[in-house]
Amino acid sequence: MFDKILIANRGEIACRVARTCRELGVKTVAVYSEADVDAMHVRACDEAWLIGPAAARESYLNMERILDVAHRSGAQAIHPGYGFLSENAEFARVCEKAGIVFIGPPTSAIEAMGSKSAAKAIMEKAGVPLVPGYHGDDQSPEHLAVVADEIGYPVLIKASAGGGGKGMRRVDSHTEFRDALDAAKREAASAFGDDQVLIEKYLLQPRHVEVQVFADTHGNTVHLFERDCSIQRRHQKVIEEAPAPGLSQETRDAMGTAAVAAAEAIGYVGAGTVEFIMDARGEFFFMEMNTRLQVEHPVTECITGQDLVAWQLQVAGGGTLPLAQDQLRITGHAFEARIYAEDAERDFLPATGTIHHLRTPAENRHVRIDTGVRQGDAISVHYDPMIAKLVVWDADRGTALKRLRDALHQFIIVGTTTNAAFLARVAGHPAFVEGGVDTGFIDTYRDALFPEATAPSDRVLAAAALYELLTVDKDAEQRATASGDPWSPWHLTDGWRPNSDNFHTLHFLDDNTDLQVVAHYRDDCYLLELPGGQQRVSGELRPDGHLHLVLDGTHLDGWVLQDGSSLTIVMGEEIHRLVVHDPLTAGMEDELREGSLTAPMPGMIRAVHVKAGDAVKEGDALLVLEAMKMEYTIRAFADGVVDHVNYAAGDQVTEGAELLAIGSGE
Ligand code: MV4
Repeated sequence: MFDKILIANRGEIACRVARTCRELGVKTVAVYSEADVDAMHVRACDEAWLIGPAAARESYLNMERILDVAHRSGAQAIHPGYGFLSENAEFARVCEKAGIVFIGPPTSAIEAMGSKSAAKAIMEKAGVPLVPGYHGDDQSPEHLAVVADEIGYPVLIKASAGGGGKGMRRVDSHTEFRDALDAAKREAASAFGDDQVLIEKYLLQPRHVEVQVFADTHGNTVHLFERDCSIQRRHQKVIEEAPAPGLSQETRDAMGTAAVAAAEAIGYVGAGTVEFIMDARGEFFFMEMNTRLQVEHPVTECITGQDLVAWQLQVAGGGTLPLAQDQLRITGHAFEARIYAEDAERDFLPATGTIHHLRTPAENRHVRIDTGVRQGDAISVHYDPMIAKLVVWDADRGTALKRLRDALHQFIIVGTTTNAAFLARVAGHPAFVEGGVDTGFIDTYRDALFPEATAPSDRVLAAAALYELLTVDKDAEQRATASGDPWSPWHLTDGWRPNSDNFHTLHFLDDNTDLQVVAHYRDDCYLLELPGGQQRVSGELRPDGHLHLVLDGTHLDGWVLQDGSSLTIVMGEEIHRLVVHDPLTAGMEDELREGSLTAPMPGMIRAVHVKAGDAVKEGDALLVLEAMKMEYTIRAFADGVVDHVNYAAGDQVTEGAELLAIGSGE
């Protein structure tokens, strides 16, 4: 076994590899870019070396720098994770030349799978089933057209050098073929510098089922069963599971045998994945082989009880596979859901932002979370926007799926848009519950998976209202304490509070709808006028955002998390974002961005929370203005530094007076 390895990756996979190394007593060396100075993977390793600027090309893809760090740190091997350099034959070769073990397959195996046509020829010889089609060298359009006619339409033209859905074209009839071929060849030439194509029978809504294989340098090859990865969008997986639902034992055995044959045919060593597509009848065909550890490997770990990173280290160190085929068994069922910073409603557009709040479900023997980010970290444009992988396991598919849904509902991420709610809808869809997965799933059930936005329930509005009422009370208490005269009646409460018949109208913006909640103060609660009627509400708010709510005698727990003027409210399975809107101060947002803040109406300054030179964060309370018997907390709408403050507590101000100015601090 190695004493020390370098992990040439970042994020969750770097943390994942480091975890196993720690368990095995292997020291780890992290590499990081300038954007990742405080990243989790830097802390997860025993030492960390800066390798370059944020752009991956200049850091995580910089072979020379990484090898240099390996030498200087004394690492004996490099784990490439997935992505970046993991399937780069050139990198595997330079590692070998430098006398450093590349934790991955031999260069020859990576290269053998680089061309789809060549890979298919190898697999054909090894007796691995292929989609009917043509992958030969005669690339003349006339010949390819004859081949397509013989296969029967629809056919799929694929770039031989392509992968992951790039350079594919579906053709539905003979007349369309020639134009489609020309276009496919042009695309392939410009994208891959190689215009060779292959033609396949087009399978309608196939399943993506892949088999985990492992081989050592002593001639042993095993498979660790299959994963179903059919739930995809834009050729990217979102939910994976193991074993594949509805597979007969016969099919499972046949796939495992075919995958082992595929690995043996190319002299494979280490962790690999043989991808198949499967038609509705359960017939399966070789697609491609991924010569790395994959994102979704944890579901295989869950159902086999094995640690695949430990297997990789053992094999790379020259050891034999920990188990033989007849010692491997499937126990239970596992799911993985990939939580991405992306906007599912806008065609899964990647999102960026700072994770202001991150609440994850508790980890236990049923729930595992692989992540590389923590609260406060940024999701930037430089790297993959995956936030976390949620992995659940239980004795059977139904119970595991229930755990997946529960855990998805416990995820709270504030600061960037995520696909968590979308994942929960997939996991809750009756067709998914039935195991009816195929690669067309998201399209087929589009209507159910992308529902029209619904108005927040009374519960959510009550939680938002209570949050506002409790934080306003807290603000008042803090002001009283800070004023030096805590007993002054002016500081006791907000103006409206002592009057038991007084009320306060709260405004919440849902998209652009102004939702109003009138709150009447009562001795032991607030009486709220909600869309569905009046309800009495009381409760407690913890500093971490946990809200205990008593609504007409019913006790409920939820979360309210604030990010500037926006509130994220989670009540059970309902999650909603509302913007706290104060009609009287609303106009000030733009002015603040420009630098100065003016009084929206004549009144008296009740408290000033900041002074010149103070750094403020978006949402911080700056000062309190009392006007028309109400108090308005004026908050920063952007981060900055207070430039000057023109008034002190007790001063009268006229409408439009400049209260304070905020600058960028530069
Ligand atoms: C196919 C196919 C139908 N018929 N090949 C997409 C990515 C690449 N690995 C292969 N892909 C496909 N090849 C034939 N002959 C449908 C797809 C396909 C797909 C495959 C797996 C997972 C998701 C997919 C989404 C669309 C199309």
